[in-house]
Amino acid sequence: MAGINQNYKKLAAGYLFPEIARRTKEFQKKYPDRELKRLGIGNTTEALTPAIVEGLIKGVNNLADPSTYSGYGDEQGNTTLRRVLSEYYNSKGITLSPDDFFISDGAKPDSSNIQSIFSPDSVIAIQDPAYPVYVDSNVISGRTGEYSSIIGEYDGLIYMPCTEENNFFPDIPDKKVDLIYLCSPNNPTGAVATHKQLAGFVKYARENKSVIIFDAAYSEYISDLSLPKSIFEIEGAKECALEINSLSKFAGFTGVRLGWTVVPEELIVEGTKPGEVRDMWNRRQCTFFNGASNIVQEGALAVFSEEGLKESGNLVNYYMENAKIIMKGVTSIGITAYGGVNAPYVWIKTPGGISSWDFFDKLLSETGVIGTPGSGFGPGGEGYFRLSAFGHREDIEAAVNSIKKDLKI
Ligand code: PL4
Repeated sequence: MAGINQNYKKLAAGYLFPEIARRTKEFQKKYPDRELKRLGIGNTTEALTPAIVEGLIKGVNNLADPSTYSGYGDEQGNTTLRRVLSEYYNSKGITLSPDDFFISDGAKPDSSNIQSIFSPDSVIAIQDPAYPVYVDSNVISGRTGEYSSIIGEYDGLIYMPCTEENNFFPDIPDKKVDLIYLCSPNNPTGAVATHKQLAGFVKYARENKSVIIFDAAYSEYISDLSLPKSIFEIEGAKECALEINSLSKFAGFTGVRLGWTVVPEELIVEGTKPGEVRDMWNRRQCTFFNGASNIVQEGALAVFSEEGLKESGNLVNYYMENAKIIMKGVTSIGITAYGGVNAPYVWIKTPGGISSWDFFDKLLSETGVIGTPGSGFGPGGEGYFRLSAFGHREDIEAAVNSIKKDLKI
């Protein structure tokens, strides 16, 4: 008789974002006339820019012409796009081969799938709070024990607290762990790791033969040139880290879907030679994935053209101006806020120390603003709340005005 994967039963709650959507729908049903301002899910709102649209159209036209039509592509991605990505990294002083790049349909699938190439008994360390995919995908894979609703943690998982005291970047684990998830710029706190902080983790990983899974989905939001955009800016990282990124937040591809994972040839784990881990990810992708859309990959090539990079940079600046408006607005009424400078998320301390979900309900009922409760990102997020800078300017301004005018603190 077939059975289900019992690990699903361990999952503490519904996935965070659908839960926000459910509560919002409930509110809308109750108060159909209330206008809502959405600063919850980190979802892009601005139109694709002209150079990128042109690239996508080129992709469609290629398929419309028998002489340029293509069917299945390489599972690893378009050869030209892999080369262009390696050149983009090279232009920032990071030497990587096109063979180290694996094109995918986004950072979320890669960040949940990547753990499948590592030993099932790997000990996992995650930042707390963190993007929920890292924890949930490891729960489903059976790398944790049961969830304790009292402490809000899964047994067997190593939580690395990110607090005000450590500027929301964790200390190095005080015990041996195998896989370490790091995200910088961080979702949800908006904190960005320094070279020194990342170098500490790289040193730890090399000494303990651990692997760092580095999620750089917001790297293009870093404007401070002293901060690293890639883990591979750190010496020695290629031996102990892989990196995941996407065009979702850089070029508005949240619905278009295009990401990549860099698995350097140099990456080794216990009992492997250089190239073996990369080969294994290649094997995984060839078995489970049939390649990113050829139309979308043409659009991605356009992102890395001179015009595409300029336009995407402007898009990032637009969202970062939103972040500035949110920061200024919430701090002007005495709310303590972090992030929002090199990241599109503002991480606020709930006024009066109320719980994250209570603040979600309060903010929604008093101002019509939807945000994301910090506790949805892990126990360390309790007492915090995330506001997303993705949105049309007028909606961001309306939300900030409502918070300033109507929020009772
Ligand atoms: C809502 C750290 C957003 N349904 O679009 P992708 O797959 O290339 O990237 C997803 C992703 C990867 N890594 C990090 C991220 O923050 C995200 C996107 N997160 C958010 O509001 O936290 C969108 C969430 C979406 C989801 O579940 O990912």
